[in-house]
Amino acid sequence: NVVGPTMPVRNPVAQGPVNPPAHTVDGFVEAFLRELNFGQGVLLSRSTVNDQYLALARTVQQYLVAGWLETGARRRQGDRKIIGYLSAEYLLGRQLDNALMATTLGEIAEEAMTQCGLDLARLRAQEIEPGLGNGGLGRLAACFVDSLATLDVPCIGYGIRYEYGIFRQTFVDDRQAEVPDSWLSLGSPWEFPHPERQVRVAFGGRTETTTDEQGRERTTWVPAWDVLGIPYHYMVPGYRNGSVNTLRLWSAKATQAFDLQIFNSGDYAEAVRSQTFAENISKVLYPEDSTPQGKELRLQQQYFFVACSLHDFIENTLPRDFDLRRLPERIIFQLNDTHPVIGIPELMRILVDLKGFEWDEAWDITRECFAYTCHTLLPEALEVWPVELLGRLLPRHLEIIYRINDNFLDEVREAYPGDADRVSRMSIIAEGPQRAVRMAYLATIGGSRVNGVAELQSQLLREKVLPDFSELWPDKFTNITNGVTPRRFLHQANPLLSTLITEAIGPSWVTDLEQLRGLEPYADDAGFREQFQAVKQANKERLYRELRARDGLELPRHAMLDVMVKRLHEYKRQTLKLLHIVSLYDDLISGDVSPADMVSRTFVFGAKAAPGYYMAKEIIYLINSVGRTINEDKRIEGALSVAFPANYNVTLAEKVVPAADLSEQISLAGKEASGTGNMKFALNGALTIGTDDGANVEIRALVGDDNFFLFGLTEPEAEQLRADGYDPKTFYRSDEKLRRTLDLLGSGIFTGGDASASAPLVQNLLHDDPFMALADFRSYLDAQTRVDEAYRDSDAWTRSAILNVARTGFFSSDRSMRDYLDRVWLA
Ligand code: B1H
Repeated sequence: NVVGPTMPVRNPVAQGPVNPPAHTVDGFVEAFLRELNFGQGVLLSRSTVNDQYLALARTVQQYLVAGWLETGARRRQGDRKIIGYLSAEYLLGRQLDNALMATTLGEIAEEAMTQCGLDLARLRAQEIEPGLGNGGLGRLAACFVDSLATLDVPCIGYGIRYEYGIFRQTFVDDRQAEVPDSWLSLGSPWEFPHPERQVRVAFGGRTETTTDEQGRERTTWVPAWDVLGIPYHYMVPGYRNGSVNTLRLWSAKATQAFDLQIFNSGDYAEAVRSQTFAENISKVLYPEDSTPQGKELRLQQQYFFVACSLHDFIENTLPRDFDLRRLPERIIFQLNDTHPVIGIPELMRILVDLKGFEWDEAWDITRECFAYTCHTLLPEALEVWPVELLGRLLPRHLEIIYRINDNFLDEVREAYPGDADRVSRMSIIAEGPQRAVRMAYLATIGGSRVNGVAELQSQLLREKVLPDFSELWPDKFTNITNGVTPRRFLHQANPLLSTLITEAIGPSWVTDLEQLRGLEPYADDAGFREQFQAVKQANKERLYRELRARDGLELPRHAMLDVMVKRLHEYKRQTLKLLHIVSLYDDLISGDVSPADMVSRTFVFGAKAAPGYYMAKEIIYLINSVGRTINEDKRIEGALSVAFPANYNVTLAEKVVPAADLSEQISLAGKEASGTGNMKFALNGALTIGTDDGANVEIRALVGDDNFFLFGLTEPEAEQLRADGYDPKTFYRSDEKLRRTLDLLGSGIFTGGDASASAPLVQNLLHDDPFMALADFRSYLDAQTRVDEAYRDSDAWTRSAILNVARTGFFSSDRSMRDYLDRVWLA
């Protein structure tokens, strides 16, 4: 029934949204066919798989929209504080499965598609995941918004709708080649564009200071150019609680399509030049994980999405005439690393220049409205912007930053009289050949709280990265250990284990993950262990089917599955894993160990390298080369196999994580801020081999030393070794096995006889080895030997695996969100 012109207009707020289709197979089929016919404009008999997928997506949404509209209305009526999560990245993963789970429509949709003669699995596979993030940081943002919706906490996730997300990785002659990720090309059914809610964002130009009637100085910004931000809304459903939050991603659009005068004069290319320029802002995600490059376009992206988001909240989300002195009661903007930190001077500009606030009052408000999460310990990852660049792009913001800095340094001088050294150490502006704005300092000064993402990193953050600040404001610093959503990474990704758990302890663990503790007694139950093992085996076979179809890989069914999936970075030490594999291969081909005596292993790697990261790409090349050689060598009778499926992403993670036996978390201690893959694997019953780094420390404390394979230097030991003048050669000389392994890797047998092809990595390890792989080699090998011994006793191994599941409920992102609420947002 359609509302026609003759019918009375209904008040949608009073009436509430229209009802979703009936929660039945018939209701679903009816809605699906409507979407196919009226939405896609095709008959079922003529429709393509893509038509069917798009119609299916829109159908499932119909069930969610009522909750979304209701949640929005409820939020607008109430006066609860809203979390404005500001993140340049959201690594969302596929939406359809998540929506089916949230709506409990899985079985209904399956049956409905069957009735239409379609295969649900095939339609699900049609979805291209929105890869709007690099790795852990972006995936964390996605887990957090999931948890906030599940906790029914008001949250708007703000970010960028990149037209091209993280590149698609392919291998050409064993080397990484990047292909653009045109994730929007087949349609994007999960988004709701709102061009009428466009926001204008300015750049460049100069500032002007005038004196008003009361004799006060007023500065205004006279920008040189601007762009429009168009919001695209995504639903973020809570888990079966009817609550649906919003993710608002901004897309850049030119203020003018083209210059008609130039167009008429016949220079068509010139006429559209400025359009292309403006729309480049949201064109592509920068593919550097943890090492920002300081590019102008990136600063444009950051200011673009932050300016849109602050404007959207203040002008369109708050009630009209809201008293901005009370802003901190209604919003806290959480800064996901330094990428959105330009929001601090932007809010100052809004309050002082546009709303007429006095500086001090504006500053008090601003500081209460922001909090900062630091995700790193690597010095090269701390964002700085050249003063020249920032001043050219955002002249008013630079002035504001200078004034913030002046006031702050006065405070430092007062607290530490005569300590000029400290003043220059703490200045937001780093002096040097190129003066630069230290964004982490600005965030620390301009926010109410600073948090790290795991205990160890938070401690090192206080002691090593921001020591002067934590001395000045000890109470500003806190830790909030990361978490992952149990919905996507256990319930949805591992349906068999999920069912087994629910049969044992009931279903409420999905939203209360500490209940997994109830599984502990089952670790000693032989029947349960058998079922648990069967689930693991089925998950392996599911993965191998997928890798066969996706990558043409053939993998043995029964071998320990040893997995290292994460971005390729030297500090994460994929090389150490590679050295282990080469050392086992050496054991076999030298005859030291016979294939029958070796614990068979299948190694799975997944890793993208930043396109400009030379050494990371060399490592990828060697993993592929070693893998090919080992896989083709008949002498070793399949005792070892190596799989490196290209383009590891969230979709593949959902198959890999549930299948793993062994989780490799082997970064040099003191380098990995937290890790979140480590949590996903433990929750799915993989045992971890890991260093004392990031959240590994907390995983080990929870699961117990007997259920975790620890190795390697501790952070203080690594620091000491570095201070003493680390020389990798001494390890090479004194450890025969290491020498043989490195020599074999460098011999050319893996690279078609060409030893020079492996030289960049091998020479780097021998002469520099910045992340001390050689120093940890012996300890790693010994730990891997303990892994082999443990794996031979499959009952004991399974017991440990069950205990890993039972004891890692702490790593739910629901818990992380509660911690943020307690320690940051509502503190
Ligand atoms: C993490 C980043 C990151 N830390 C810069 N820092 C980027 C930095 O585009 N950039 O320029 C992109 C990403 N990502 C990761 O955050 C840490 O390395 C992990 O240890 C941590 O688990 C994750 C979530 O906190």
